Amino acid sequence: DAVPPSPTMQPLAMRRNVSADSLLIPSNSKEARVRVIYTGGTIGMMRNERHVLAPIPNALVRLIRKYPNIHDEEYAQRHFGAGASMGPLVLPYVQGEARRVIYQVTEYSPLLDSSNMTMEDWARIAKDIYQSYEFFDGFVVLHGTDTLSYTASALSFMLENLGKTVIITGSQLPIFETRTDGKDNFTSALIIAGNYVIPEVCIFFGNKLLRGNRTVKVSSNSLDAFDSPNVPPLAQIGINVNVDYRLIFRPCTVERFCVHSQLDENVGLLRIFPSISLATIRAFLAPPMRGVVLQSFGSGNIPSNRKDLIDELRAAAGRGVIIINCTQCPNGAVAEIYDTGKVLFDVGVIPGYDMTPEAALTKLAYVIGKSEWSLEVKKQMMQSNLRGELTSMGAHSMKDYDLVDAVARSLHLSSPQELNQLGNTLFPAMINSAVMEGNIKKLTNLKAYGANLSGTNHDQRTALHLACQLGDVAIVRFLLQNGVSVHKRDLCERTALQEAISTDNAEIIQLLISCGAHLTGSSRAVGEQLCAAAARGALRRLQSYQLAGADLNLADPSGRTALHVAALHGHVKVVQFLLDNMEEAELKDLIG
Ligand code: ASN
Repeated sequence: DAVPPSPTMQPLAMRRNVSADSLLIPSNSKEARVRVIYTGGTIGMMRNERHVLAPIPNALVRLIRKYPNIHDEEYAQRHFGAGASMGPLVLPYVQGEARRVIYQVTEYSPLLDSSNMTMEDWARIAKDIYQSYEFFDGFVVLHGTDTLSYTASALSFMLENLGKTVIITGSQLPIFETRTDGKDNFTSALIIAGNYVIPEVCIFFGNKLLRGNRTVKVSSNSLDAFDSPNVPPLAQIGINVNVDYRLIFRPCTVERFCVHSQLDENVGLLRIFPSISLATIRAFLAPPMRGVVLQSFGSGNIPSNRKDLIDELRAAAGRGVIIINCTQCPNGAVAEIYDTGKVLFDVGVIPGYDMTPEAALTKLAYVIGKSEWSLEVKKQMMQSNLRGELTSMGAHSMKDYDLVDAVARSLHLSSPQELNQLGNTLFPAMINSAVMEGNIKKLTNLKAYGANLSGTNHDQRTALHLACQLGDVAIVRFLLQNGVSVHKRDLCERTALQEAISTDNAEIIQLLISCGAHLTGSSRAVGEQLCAAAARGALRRLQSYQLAGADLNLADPSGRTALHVAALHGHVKVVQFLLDNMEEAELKDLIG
């Protein structure tokens, strides 16, 4: 690591066994924390003695510290004091963004040109995100551009039930050079990762935020090097950041974030070309090959007059090799339109619809690596939309805006901008009223009309905040199943979990925790809340905090714990509860 974790970047120390240092963290409510994982790539390269670009270890962070438009040294000095020169980096204040981004860079060793990356490197990134997931609001991965789309696609599958923003970026010109795209790509990625909850693995490049598993590198020269031909950008960066929230793919399961890092390396890409030989096909499909992406012509066609080739594909499919049919065209999907494509469906080749070759290949490695799935399930998964990587047939159109259309017509609005504005104004109010009524049918309809259930109102609260405040378990479950984030903090920094704690609703707390929710804020702030509950003799509140993962021994800013306060106020039951929940070592400590 280029920068060792400093006390100020310590986790929001709510759990047991947290070092005493972390209790010294000053809380600052308007900061976002982003972890930067620096794997290599042109962004941090310089010309070496052979006059070619190669990564330079320990140079990037040193340089960034000197760039006032990437690092605010004065803020760092003020907040992190003497340790600032080794401490986290600080993005200068960005007009219009709610939070200042504090970021910590982890530099990999060796730094890699991305052409040298392997599946093991993907697993390392995934595990690092997993291990620090609760301590950061978002993640930025600095990466070479050559295989960036492969890494982004792979990570999108490996990071299961992702609830936070992960952005991979890099550059075409080194950040050390006067003319560079590295600075803009890096700072924009930091701003988005710290300020927007977009629970996807994205690529930021050339002022666009793209869904990672939809991307392809389209230029080795242009600064606009990536495109996602079958899906519009999730966000465009101009003077402002414009996120198209209706495009965001959200996990719709009530499950915690986890990582599946077991990928099967016996996969490959086979590009069909006129007069391809049988020997080539046979050698390619031979064991140990377990999954193949067939890059066919046009809408999924191959030479149907080549019986030798078709028999070979049939035999491989029969042996259990999963063969996915994807098109060589950058744009469009495979479909059963021609006789030359139908033959593939008939021999057991699976349609990959509009998946990119990068997405199809990494998805195969992921799906085949799931040892708990049968061959049939694996084949089914390859055709299903797991992370927004393919357009499933018959999907609901995002443009179904009929409710707002009707209102717009009565108000004589016509332009798409006016319609959009009307939707943005009306939907949050309508969603809130449906939540207040506990009306799931209404919420389902609103979603079908194009409303973003994850949207926020004027004080940054989501429908989930409200449902937790109201204690409506069914609505909370519905919203979680529809991808509403558990991590969104409102203007007062409160999360849905804090709302559930405030109403001591154990079932909702458990539901949120099972979706990956965790306490946020400084450990002292939590200590203060525990002490306040203890002073009132509020046993249930303490139980709620415990359920939410809090260490009941956390101290308030004056160093007192809930046990001190409960004893002082003579709340015997609370004292008993706190003692019962102490670990033996802590009890011994207490007794001396
Ligand atoms: N060869 C470099 C890499 O992929 C290209 C780049 O980053 N622009 O690491």
